[in-house]
Amino acid sequence: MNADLPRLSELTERPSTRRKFLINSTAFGALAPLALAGCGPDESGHKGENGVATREGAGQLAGPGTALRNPDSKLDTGGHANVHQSTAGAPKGTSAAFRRFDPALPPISGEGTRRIQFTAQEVPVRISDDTVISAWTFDGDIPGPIVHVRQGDSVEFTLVNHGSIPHSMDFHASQIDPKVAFRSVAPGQPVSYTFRARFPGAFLYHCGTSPVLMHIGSGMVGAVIVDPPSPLPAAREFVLVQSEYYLGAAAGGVLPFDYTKMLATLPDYVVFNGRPGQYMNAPIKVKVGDRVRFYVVNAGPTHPCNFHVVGEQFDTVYLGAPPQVPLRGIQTFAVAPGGGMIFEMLADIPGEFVFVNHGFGHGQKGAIGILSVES
Ligand SMILES: [Cu+2]
Repeated sequence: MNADLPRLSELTERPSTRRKFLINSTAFGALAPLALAGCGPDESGHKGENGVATREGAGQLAGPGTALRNPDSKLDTGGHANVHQSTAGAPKGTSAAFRRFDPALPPISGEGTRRIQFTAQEVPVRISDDTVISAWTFDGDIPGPIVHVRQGDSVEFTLVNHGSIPHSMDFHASQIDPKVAFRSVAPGQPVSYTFRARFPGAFLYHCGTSPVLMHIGSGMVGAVIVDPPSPLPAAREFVLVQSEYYLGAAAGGVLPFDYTKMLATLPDYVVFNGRPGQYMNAPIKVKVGDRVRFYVVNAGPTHPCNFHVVGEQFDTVYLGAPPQVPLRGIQTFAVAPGGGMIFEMLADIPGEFVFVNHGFGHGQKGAIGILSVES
């Protein structure tokens, strides 16, 4: 076995051994200070409004940034001389601050009819202490806001295009004429439509403007969670949206997206909720005895998310609409690009459990985090 590759047996041992592994691992070398800082006994993180640990000034620490980036990415497409890069939303500066994306599923607000308005924005987004990308977004972040509704709800949606090129919205939770509802709108224009969330599950939403690869790949993605009428068992609920970043050479300190590299399908980063390794730095925290439910939505644009928790097993996996026909006793399951699944486990053992895209060529590019189970 290549000494540089992760040895999972070490990940499952006591934290000090796991940290040693992180330090010794070539790929994770720069992550180790973060993992240590985030997990130490004197951790200064506090509980966010959703009960999730947060860390002030995380962006000031040595972030995963380039450590997780594919070191050969510039060779993927024969260099950058002829790349097709995003120019819309050209960077206006690198002052964007790092912000941990709160993975907690927000509560459903209201009953029956949900009115949701997003704006399409082309803005720089800081994904680590040393990396800012020229993103296309819903409401200024990657992923866009988590939408949480109940089966049968009517969703009255409006997108206002504050960008410089056409954009649109494709809700996978809807069943609707896409030529009408998912049509692109010019800068400054709105598009509105109403759909009924007929089926429960974890769904993707994304910009569907051509080329869709470019609009998804540049960050216009998010998750919509549709609860069944009868609630699932009580649990700590988290949403993880996996997506891939294909980046070109920096301009003014900001990295543009690279369409040619998107076509070549060898990403620089693969991330949960927009930032490589952010939950290594600031783990997702639960208590012993909690049922933990991950809504895993894979925005792609191209690669699967082979979701796994090191040292744990999922007692329940919903492939589609819960609660019908769940799978029991699953170690790893692939969420297809454009898909979403629900993974449940009982956190009955204290410790630090790494959740990861077990397609490790992608997991090591940032689709990795820690679930900290505290006694
Ligand atoms: Cu778009």
